[in-house]
Amino acid sequence: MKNKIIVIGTKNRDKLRELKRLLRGMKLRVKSLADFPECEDVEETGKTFVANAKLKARFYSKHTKSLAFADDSGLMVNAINGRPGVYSARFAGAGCTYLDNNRKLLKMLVKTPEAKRGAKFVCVIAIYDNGKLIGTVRGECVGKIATEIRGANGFGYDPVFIPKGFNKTYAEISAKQKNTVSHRGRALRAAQKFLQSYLN
Ligand code: ITT
Repeated sequence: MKNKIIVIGTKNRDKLRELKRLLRGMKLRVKSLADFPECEDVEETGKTFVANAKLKARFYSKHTKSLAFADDSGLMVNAINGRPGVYSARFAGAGCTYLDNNRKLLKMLVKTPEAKRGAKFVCVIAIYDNGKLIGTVRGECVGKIATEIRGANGFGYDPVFIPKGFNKTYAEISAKQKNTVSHRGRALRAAQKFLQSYLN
């Protein structure tokens, strides 16, 4: 499996940074979509994380004619019926920033007491080889929504999400600490096991 190429199928630079870090040490040649600049965007028309992860990974694997995976992820907040969910990236509208999303979320929860601020992050990774489905894995991290924006690390909803067992947000802990408990860290470790048995 030494020289097999794997393409990380994401157009999100922050997710790419985390995924690259998590893949360190694997005996694979890691490529990203930056190595395929002609590759178009995939429209995320699915209603579930699994559907969108499959759409993206299948498209990128077919395009690159290699092993590829994609992560579809997001935040599910109990007090607002699991929103923003698969719409996490565009919660505050097309072209919104991470800050717009965080502000919108905090505003919606302004009257929600501590005990009812439960939430979880979900990450589904789909793996394809040359357009053929190899498998999907899921990672979750439960926690709660903070009452204010805290911390400067990470990206997205990190400054408002406090993982269970911590009193700090994802944006107040190190990248290494985040990876040990995060939805993406868990999903990627499951994906690595999967890949090891597929490639051996
Ligand atoms: P790709 O589809 O190209 O991978 P994307 O940003 O559109 O990029 P998703 O559709 O999976 O990716 O949306 C994920 C969104 O969920 C992301 O933009 C963040 O707003 C949020 N998110 C996911 N993982 C996160 C994390 O670890 N920390 C903070 N926010 C996260």
